This record gives sequence, C-alpha cells and structure tokens, in this order.
Amino acid sequence: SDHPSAGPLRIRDVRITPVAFHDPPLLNTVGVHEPFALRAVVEVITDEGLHGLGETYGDAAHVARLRAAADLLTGVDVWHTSELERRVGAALSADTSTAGHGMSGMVTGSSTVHRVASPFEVACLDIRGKALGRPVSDLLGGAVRDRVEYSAYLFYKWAGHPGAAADDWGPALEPAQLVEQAHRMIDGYGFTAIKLKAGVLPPEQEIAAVHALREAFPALPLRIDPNGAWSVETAVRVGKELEGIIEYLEDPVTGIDGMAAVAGEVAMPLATNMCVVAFDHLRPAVAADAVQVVLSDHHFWGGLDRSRTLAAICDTFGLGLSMHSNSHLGISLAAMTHLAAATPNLTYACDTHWPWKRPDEDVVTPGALTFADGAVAVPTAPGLGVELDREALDRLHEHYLACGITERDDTGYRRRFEPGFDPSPPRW
Ligand code: GKR
Ligand code: MG
Repeated sequence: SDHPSAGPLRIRDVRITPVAFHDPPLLNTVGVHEPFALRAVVEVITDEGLHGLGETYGDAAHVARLRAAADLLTGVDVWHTSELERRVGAALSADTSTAGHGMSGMVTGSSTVHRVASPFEVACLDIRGKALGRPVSDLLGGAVRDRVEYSAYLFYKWAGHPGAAADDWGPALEPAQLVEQAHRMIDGYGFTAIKLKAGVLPPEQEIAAVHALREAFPALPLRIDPNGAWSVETAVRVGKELEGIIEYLEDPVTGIDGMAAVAGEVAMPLATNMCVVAFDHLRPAVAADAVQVVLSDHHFWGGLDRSRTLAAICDTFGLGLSMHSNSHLGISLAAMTHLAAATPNLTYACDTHWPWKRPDEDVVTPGALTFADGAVAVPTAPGLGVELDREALDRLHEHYLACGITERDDTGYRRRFEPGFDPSPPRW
C-alpha cells in the first residue's frame, strides 16, 4: 500500500521476562512487603521488527499464564484487540485457579483473561503508536491534560527488613514519623495529594495519623485505605470521625454489601479497588450504591482500552474515577500516565508506589518519566515513549533468579517474624 502503516502488523515473537527489584518493608493489613517486588516485562515484536512493551505482575502462576498466552499470539495483528483477547481466553480455557494475581490475597475477583491480556494489549498499543509516530494517549482519544497528577502514597513501615540495616526511609509507626515521610515525599516529588495505607494499627492510631497529616498539610486532599480491615461498625465510626477531613474513604470493609452499609452512614464517598475489580461487579455495586469512586487499574481491567470503557461506565452511572497502583516499574508508569491523560473523568490524583523504588532500578532508560509538582508530563514520543534498557532488564532478571521469591506473600513474610499474625478481616 502507499500508506506506510496501512498493512497488518503481525506479532512474530513475544518475550516474557520476570524481574525483581528492591522493596522496603511496607506494612499493610495482610502483612509486609518482602525485600523484593516481582514484575514481568512483556516484549512483543512484529514481522517488521517493531517492538512494544508491557509490564505486569511477576508471580509464578501469572508468568506461566503469560507464557501460555504468548504461545498463541503469533500472527495476530496488533490492531486486533478482540482477537488478542480471544486467543488469551483460549490459552487459559482450562485454567480455573485464582493464584498468582500479584496482590497478596487482597484482590482475588479480577478477570483472569483481562489480567493476562493487559500487558499484551499495552505492548500492541506501544507498537501501533510507534508505527504511526503518535503517542499512546492519541490512540486512546487524545490527552486532555499534558501532565498527570499522582499522590504521595504513605505506608507504615519497619525501619528496615529484619536482619538488615535500617533503610534510608527509616521506621514509620507513629503519626510524627508518617508526617516526616510525607514531607520527604512532597519535598522530592511535589505531590499535592496524600494517601495513607491503613489497616495496620488500631483505627484510633490511624485516625490520629490522619489528623497529624491534616495539621501538617492543611491544604492537601487526604485519603485512607485499610484494604477492608474494618467491620462495618468500625468503618462508620472512622468515617464519622474523619468527615470533612478526607476526600474519600477507600475500601474500609470487604464486599459490596458491607461497603453499601457503610456508604449509607458516612458523608464522604467510598472508593474501591477491592470489591469492584471486574466488569461483572459494576451492576451489583451500582444497584446497592456501594461505592462512589472506582479505582481503575489497567493491569486487571484488561488494558488501556478496556479501562476507558470502565471510565465511560463510571461516567454513565455518576461514579468518580481514580487510579490504583501496586509496586511497579517505568513501563507501567508510562502506561498509567497515557491512560490517565486520555481519561477526562479521572479527576483525582492517581496512586503510585514509585517513590518506594530505588531511583536507579528500572527496566526503562531514565529521563522519559519525571515528576514535577507531583505530576508526570505525558510522554509525546511515539508509543509509550519509554525505551527498554536491556542491560537493566538482565540485571533485574538476575535479581529475580537470585532472590528466591516466586510469589508475592506479604502474610507469609510477616509470619516469619510474628508467627501468630492473622490477617483475616475484620481485624478491628
Ligand atoms: O502495596 O501493600 C501494598 C498495597 O496495599 C497494594 O497491594 C494495594 O493493592 O495499593 C493497593 C491498594 O490501594 O489497595
Ligand atoms: Mg486500595
């Protein structure tokens, strides 16, 4: 054809590389982060030699599914997302286990096909953008903002991993230490919103921490997320206590029914990345008015295009939209940034674990993604706008092979030091 990119761009080869990168001992309600976080890097290569990138969870069961799917993708045109999903579905048709979702037991109801298809879809979009010379945001309807705001994501944490020296963040178990953590993050990145991972200490202590943050940062929107650790009664009490102080209350309890019970009693919106994690959860959640803000996450909602469908549904039903994150590397940050830029109704600062990563540990070459005033400038280079650093990929793959972790297990890790630790909700 006369048109250079009019023909099909068929997948010739797919590479899946599990990697591991250092992670501090961040506490959550199911346990504590292990010394390494796992991810998998997906490379898709077309007949023409175009190269696309995706990033996803690195748990062994998930990596096995990625490999099974990859085997069936040869010959698929990178424009044909439906065919890509169909083949992923076919590869997984015999797979009924729910293991390996990379979220340490906190999110189990997401669609396996969507979770597995996501990084391939992102890589295909990267290729499509490169073929056309356009950024991925243009393939998603165009950026409606040229920078995407992220929030300072605070964690209670131990001083260091047991048996190792304190890391340079130090301990955070007291309100004053969280305030110090927030100052450091805000000084470094300029964040203009704050999220506290909660469900770690008794609620009174976490309420005190929110009050301390409010006092130290009077102008910044605050949110708190105990990952379903509370009973309905506790959640209502905390919600009343924090009225006018937090912009939303994230997953105070587990399940749509529990969330609906809390939503009926508290003034602020409830947000979730736990009870609405797949399309078939939307209808019951809307019917019960259980959640007012959905935290999208392209890693389990089936990729960037499907996340835009989610955004449209939220818009239709008057639900707010924010963005969830897990420990991640630069390919994911690029994908999150393009998606958020192209989603008009994403009006909250997105979550990111980015500051918890060592600055020199990534699989993309530095420079394409930088924070200023709490936001990442949307890359304008073709595709995702990030480049694979193959030497770094090899290094992080070596970490993966050496670290001995094949499955995220925050609970098991915590129990090594606290054998009686029981994460079953409600904890309070
Ligand atoms: O990294 O410990 C963590 C978080 O708790 C993460 O696993 C959650 O998925 O950030 C997440 C959330 O908002 O629930
Ligand atoms: Mg959450």
